[in-house]
Amino acid sequence: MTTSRVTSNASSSWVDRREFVVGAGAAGIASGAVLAKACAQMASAPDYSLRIAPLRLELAPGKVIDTFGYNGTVPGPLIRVREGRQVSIDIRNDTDIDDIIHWHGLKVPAASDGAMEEGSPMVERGGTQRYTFAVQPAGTRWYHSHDVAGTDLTRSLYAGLYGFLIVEPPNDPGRYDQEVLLAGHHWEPRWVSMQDIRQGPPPDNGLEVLYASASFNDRMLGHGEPVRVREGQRVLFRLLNASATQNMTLVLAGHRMTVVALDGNPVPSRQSVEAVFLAPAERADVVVEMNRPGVWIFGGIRDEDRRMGLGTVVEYANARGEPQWAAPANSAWDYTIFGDQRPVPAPDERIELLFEKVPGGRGGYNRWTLNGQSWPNTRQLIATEPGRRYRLAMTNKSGDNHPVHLHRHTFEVTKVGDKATAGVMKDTVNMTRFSTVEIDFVADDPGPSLLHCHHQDHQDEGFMGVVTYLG
Ligand SMILES: [Cu+2]
Repeated sequence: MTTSRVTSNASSSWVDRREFVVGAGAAGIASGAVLAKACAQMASAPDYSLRIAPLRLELAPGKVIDTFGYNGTVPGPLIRVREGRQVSIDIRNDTDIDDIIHWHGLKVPAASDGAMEEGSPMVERGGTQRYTFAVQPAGTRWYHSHDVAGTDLTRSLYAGLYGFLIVEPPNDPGRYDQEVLLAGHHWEPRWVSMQDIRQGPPPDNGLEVLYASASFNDRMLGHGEPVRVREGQRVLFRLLNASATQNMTLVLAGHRMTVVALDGNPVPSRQSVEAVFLAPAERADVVVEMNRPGVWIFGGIRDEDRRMGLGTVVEYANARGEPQWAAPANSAWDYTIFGDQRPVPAPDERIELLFEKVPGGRGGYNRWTLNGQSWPNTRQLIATEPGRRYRLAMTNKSGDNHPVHLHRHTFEVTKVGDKATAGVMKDTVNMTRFSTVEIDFVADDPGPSLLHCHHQDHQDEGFMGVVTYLG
C-alpha cells in the first residue's frame, strides 16, 4: 500500500491527507520478495479509502465554509471502476457522530448499500467500516452520506459528503474528447419561515431551508480554474445535483447540450436542449459540441443561483474577456422527450402511492406522509415477490417538488402526467408540484430497499418507506 501526501492548499492545509485514496494495482511494479510482501499487504488493504472528517472549504477568497468532507476534498475522490469488479472500500469516521455512505444508483446487496434502514452497518465515530461489493450497473453513479440530518444543517447532504462513482462499461465507446465532472451544491443552509421573507406559501407552512452560497465542485462561480476547451471538441459533462434540497436548472451559455444519459443510464432518444433540470440526486450526462469560441458561464439559470456561486466558467483556448451569460429561450424540462414508444410490459401489480404534506405551521417543521403514514410506520410500505414487475402510480398532492429515489433497483419511467413513455431508466424521478408519475421496476434484488424523497428535509421528516420481498 502506498501513501501519498498531496500538496495542500491554504483552505485545507490542516487536514491530514495521508489517507488519500489508493488505487488498486500498486503491486504491479514490485518483484520477487518485495512482490510477496506487497501481495500480503494488498490482501488486507482496501481498494479505496474514504475518511470522513471536518473540512474548511475555501469556496472563494475570504469565503471559507466549515463543513465535512471525504479525504479533504469536495467532491470526495473520484471512484472509477470497471463494471462487475469487486471492490473493498474502507470508511474511516473522524467525526464525533456516526455516519454512513450510500452508493447511489448501484445494484448491491442491502447489507452493502449504505442505508441503516436496510441493515447496512453505520460507521461509528472514531471507527472504520469496510464495505465490499461488486460494482454495477455501468454509468454515472455517486456516493454520499445517508445519515439523518433532521434539524441539524451541518450533517449529511447539507455538508460536503458526496463524490462521483463512475462505473465504466465493459466496452466504452468513448466518443468524446474531454470529460468534465461538475457537482452542484448549495452551502450555508438556514431554517427560514417563508412567511417572514415573502408572501406565498399558505400561512400554515413550516420551516424551509434557504442557502447563502453555492458552487460547482469546490469553487463559487468566477473563483475557480475555468473549464478549458478547444473549438471542435466534443466534451462530455457529467452533471450531478448534490444539493440537499435545491433543484437546479443548468445552462451552458451559447451552447446546446445533447443529453445522452439520465441518472447514468443511456436514454433511447438523445435530445439537444438549452437547459438541463436536475432535482437533488439526479445526474445527466451531456455532450457539448464546442463550436462557439469565447468565454462562457455554465451555471444555474436563476440569477439568484449564479449570484450565490452556482456555476463555472468555460473558456476556449485563446479566448479572452469577461464570461458571457445568455438566458436560454426554452428551459422547459420533460423526461418523456428522452423516451420512446416501445411497448412496456404490463405490470404484474399496480400500486398507488399518495404523497401528502402535514404543514408544520410557522416556526414548526413540515411532516410528510406516504399513503397516510410517515417513517417509521412505513417499514412495510410495499411487499414484492421476486421476478415480478411493479408499477408505482404516484400522486404528489403537495405544492413541493419531490425527487423520489428507489434504492438498489433501476426503474423505468412509464408515465408523466398524461404522457406515456418508455425506455427512460432512472433511480430518482422528480415529481413536480401536484403531479402524477408512474414508474415500473422489476423486483430482482431481494432484501429491503428504501423508497424516499431525496430532499433531505422531506426524507428526514417522514418521506421514506421500505420495499420488502416476500419469500
Ligand atoms: Cu420531497
